[in-house]
Amino acid sequence: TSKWLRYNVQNLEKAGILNKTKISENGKKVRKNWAPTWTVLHGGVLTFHKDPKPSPGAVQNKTNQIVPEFTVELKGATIGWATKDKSSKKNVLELKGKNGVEFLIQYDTESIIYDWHKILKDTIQQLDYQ
Ligand code: I3S
Repeated sequence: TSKWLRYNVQNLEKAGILNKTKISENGKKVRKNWAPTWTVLHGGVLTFHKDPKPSPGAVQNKTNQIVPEFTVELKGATIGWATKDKSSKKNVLELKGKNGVEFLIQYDTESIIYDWHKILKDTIQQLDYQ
């Protein structure tokens, strides 16, 4: 039932640091800006967070360290290995949101990027059935 599937998607959760860059927005190409990014998968949504650069004199506390920057709704999104023409880096995933946003996600350690590929693929598949 859809209740079971919702429960299942909520179990598909993961967080970690990945290199990411946006490559398109509203279907239009944008300039790459690779950055290590705190990335969280929760409830069928992938959230990329801002680099928590401390500004001089700023008080660092738990509430201002990690600020969400972009979210990608995984329902209707696609995930796959990027072709060589997309990047010279290794282990690059291409995530396309249904609103015309595209990100590249990369990590040098194969096992880490493989785990992300699997969980993103499984989440997208689960959401397709809902
Ligand atoms: O697809 P591109 O334009 O070759 O991507 C490279 C550029 O974004 C480059 O920055 P500049 O736009 O300042 O030249 C980045 O430093 C490279 O990392 C990008 O290529 P890779 O192959 O690393 O995704």
